[in-house]
Amino acid sequence: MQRILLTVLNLLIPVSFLLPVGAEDRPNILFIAVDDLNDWVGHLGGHPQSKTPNIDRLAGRGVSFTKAYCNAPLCNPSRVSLFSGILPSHSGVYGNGERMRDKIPDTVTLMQYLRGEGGYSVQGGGKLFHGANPYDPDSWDHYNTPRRSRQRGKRDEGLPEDAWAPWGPLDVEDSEMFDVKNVNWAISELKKSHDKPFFLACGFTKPHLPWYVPQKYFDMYPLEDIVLPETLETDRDDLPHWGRKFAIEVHDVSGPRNVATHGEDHDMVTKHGQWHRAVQSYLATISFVDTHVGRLLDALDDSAHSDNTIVVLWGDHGWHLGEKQHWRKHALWDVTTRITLVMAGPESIQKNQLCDRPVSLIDIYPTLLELTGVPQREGLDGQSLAPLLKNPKRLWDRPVIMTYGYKNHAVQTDRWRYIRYNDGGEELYDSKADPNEWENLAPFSKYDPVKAELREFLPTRNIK
Ligand SMILES: [Ca+2]
Ligand SMILES: [Ca+2]
Repeated sequence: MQRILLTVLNLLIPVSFLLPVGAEDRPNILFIAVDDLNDWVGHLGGHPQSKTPNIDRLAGRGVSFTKAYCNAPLCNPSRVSLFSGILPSHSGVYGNGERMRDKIPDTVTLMQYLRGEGGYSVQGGGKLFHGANPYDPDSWDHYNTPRRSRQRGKRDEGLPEDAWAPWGPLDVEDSEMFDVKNVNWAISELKKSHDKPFFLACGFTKPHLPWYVPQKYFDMYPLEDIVLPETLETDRDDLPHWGRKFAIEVHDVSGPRNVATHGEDHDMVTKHGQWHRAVQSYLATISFVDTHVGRLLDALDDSAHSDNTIVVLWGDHGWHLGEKQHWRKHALWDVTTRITLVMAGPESIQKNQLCDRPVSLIDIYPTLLELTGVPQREGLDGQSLAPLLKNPKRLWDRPVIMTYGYKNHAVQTDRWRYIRYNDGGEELYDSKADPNEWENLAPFSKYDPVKAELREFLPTRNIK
């Protein structure tokens, strides 16, 4: 009976009267997640050849963080910590095997909170949590899952069937790609008028492997011109046990699964002469994503929501393409954890600014609450970045905490990266003097005071 009454009331009363106080004035949020995007975008210069005019255009309308990091270097824990606002060491979600609701059953995700406390409609599509299904249905009013089709790109001629080379051009139109179908859905939502403020999340599954995108994106990067990342042949020699293990094995910390079943990725890539091809393919896949980010931005510009929408674009962790002779993610170095993070929108965000302060994805939840005027929520591990969005040069001495597996942590400050593994093994890098992290300073006693200071920031609570 109560439900019938409520339904009748809903029909009689304009939606705005049913929203929490102030909700009708709140900005919308267009939330763009990009899977496995490191800092290889034009304006960040992570790779000198990267062509991303649309992500650069977005950065021109807001603040882009040059030292933005994930809190865990793989999909599931990175996304769970962003959406729950809880660090991996406080949730126990470390790898792709743990489920958020098993570990932190009562958590209120960003989407749930915006919907309940903020009066938002929350919609998502594509890949937001790990997996392209509506993982955690409680988080969404609606979830879009386009149909997938199996597509395999063209491999180099003569490459043995067992060679690890999940990359190559596709002979299909963009419209057949999963991500494009999902962007089309998000565009259709942007074209509508909405009677509540909206949180619209569009999750790209690229540039995650496999790097299969239409030929035209490969044509943007001629193979013979490709520049490889800077590497040092002896780089691993000064790593402690766990650092070396993560560099070699590429395994998921939530289980014994070894992702690289073919031996070392780097050996495989170099043995078959695929290094340049792989770099080309990652760049091509990033440009594919960028093209369709551009369509989203155009659709927003052409819509009635253009003046009242915050745009957030983020990658979920970094990616190695041979640095430390390592590939993929699954480790605690700068390259494994560095991401693209751009926030743009209404007047509370500066325009065309780079911010050099270290920040991370855990800060997004409280930042969006502050920017939308939704009351802050107790118990979040992040801190609002709104002050940096107003003044990107202001002081910010809060370090970033990153975690890969139980009691393996990295601390990033403006100057240093300190890594400490569960067995006490350590790495210390001078981020200013040695941005490639080639020289591990941890064994030298003159750095003991620096290490002691950085150790203070390590999480003291570590959930198994
Ligand atoms: Ca990922
Ligand atoms: Ca080294």
